[in-house]
Amino acid sequence: MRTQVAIIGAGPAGLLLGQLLHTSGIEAVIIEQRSADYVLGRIRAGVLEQVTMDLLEKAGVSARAHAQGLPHDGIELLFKGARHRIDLHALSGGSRVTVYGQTEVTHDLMDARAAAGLTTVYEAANVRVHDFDGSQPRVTWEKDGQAHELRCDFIAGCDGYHGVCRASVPEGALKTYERVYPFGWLGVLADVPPVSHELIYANTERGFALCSMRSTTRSRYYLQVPDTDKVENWSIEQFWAELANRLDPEAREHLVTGPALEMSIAPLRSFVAEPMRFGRLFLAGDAAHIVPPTGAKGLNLAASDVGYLWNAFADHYGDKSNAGIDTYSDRCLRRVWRAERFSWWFTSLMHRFPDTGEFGQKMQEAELDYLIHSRAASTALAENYVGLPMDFGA
Ligand code: RFL
Ligand code: PHB
Repeated sequence: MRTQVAIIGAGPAGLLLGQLLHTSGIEAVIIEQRSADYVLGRIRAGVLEQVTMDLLEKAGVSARAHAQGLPHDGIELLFKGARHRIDLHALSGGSRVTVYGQTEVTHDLMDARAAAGLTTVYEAANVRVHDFDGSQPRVTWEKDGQAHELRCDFIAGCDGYHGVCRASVPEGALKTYERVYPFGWLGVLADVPPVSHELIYANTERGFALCSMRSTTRSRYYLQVPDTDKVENWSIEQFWAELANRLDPEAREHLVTGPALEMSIAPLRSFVAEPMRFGRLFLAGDAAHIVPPTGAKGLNLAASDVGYLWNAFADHYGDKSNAGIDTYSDRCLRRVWRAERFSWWFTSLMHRFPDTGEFGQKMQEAELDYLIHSRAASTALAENYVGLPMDFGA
C-alpha cells in the first residue's frame, strides 16, 4: 500500500489532520492500534477554543459543534468561599469558548472520514515507523495475523503520549522537559444538570475542584486527589459529598447528584519534547507535549499543531514550497510553550501542593485577589483561556 501521508493514531489530532488533508486533496491513511469504540469511550477534554472551532469548520465537521456546543462567555473562580466571574468575552475583545466534548469531536471526525470513504486501519498491532530519516518512510503493522506495510512521503505521529513515534526517534535527537505534579484529578461524568451555567474553578483548603459540563443535562466534575489515590477508594456518594464540601453554599444548594457514567483518575503532568520534526516524521498533539488539564489546553494544542502541519503539507504538495515543513517545529513549539506556561501557572494557582504551607496559601489568595480586581491581570487570564491566535506575530 502507498499513500502521501501516513497518520499514526486516530485520536483528535490524527482524525482532524486526515480531514484537513482531504480538503486539500492530499491522501492519507490512518493506522490506529485500538478499536473505534475504544477511542470513542475515552472521556477527556470539554472546552474548545475558537481556533479549534475554526479548524473543525475548515475540515467540514463543525455543524454539530455549532448546533449542540455551548458557547461560554465567562468562567468563575471560587476562593475563600466566594465566586468571582472572569468575563472572557469582554476581556478578550469578543472571543468565547465552546463547551463540546472530545468524544463528540471524535465522533464527528470519524463520521466524516467514513462518509468520504477514507481509509482507517483500526486494531493494528505492533505498529512501527521506519526510514523517516531518508526519502522513503514506511509504516508496518500486523492485523488478523497478517503483516502489512504502508509506504509514504511523510509520517504524522499523532499517537499520543505513550505512542510509538516519539519513542522511535534516535536517542539524543530529542530533548524533553517534564514536571509531574503530586496530585491527580478524580473525574465523574453524570447525567445531572450542571451546578451552574458556567465553569467553576475552585481553590479550597480541601484541594481544587472543577465544575464543568457536556450539555445542559450532563455534568463533568473533578476533584484534586493525591497522586497515590486509586479510583477504587472512592464511591460515587463519597465523591458528591467531597465535591459539595469544596463548593460555596449557593453552588452546594444547586448540586444535583446521580449515578456516575464514568469515574477515573488522570495524573497531572507538564511535558514537552523538542523538536517536533525528524526528517519526514512529524509529531503532533500529545505525542509531543502534555499539559495539566487546568487550562483545558490539551486538545486545543493538538488541533493547532495539526493546523500548522496541514498548512505545511498543503504548501509542499501545492506550491512545492518546503517553508512550512521547515518551520513546523518552531511554529508549534512557540504556541506550545505559551500554553505550557499558562497551564502550569493556572495549575499552580488553583491547587493545594503538599508544601504550599501558610505562606504559599497567602500568595495564592493574594494572586487571586489581584487577578479579579486588576483588569490587566484578568485580561491576561482571559486571552490565554480563550486561546492565543495561531499566528501571533514575529
Ligand atoms: P490521543 O487522544 O491520546 O490519541 C492518540 C491515539 O493514538 C493511538 N495510539 C497508537 N496508534 C497506533 N500505533 C501506536 N503505537 C499507538 N499508540 C497510541 C491511541 O490509541 C489514540 O487513539 O492524542 P491526540 O490526538 O494528540 O489528542 C490529544 C488529546 O486527547 C489530549 O490532549 C486531551 O484529551 C488531554 N486531556 C484533557 N485535555 C483537556 O483539554 N481537558 C481535559 O479535561 C482533559 N482530560 C486529557 C484528559 C487526557 C487524558 N489522558 C491522556 C490520559 C483526561 C485524560 C485521562
Ligand atoms: C472538562 O470539561 O473536562 C474540562 C473543562 C475545563 C478544564 C478541564 C476539563 O480546564
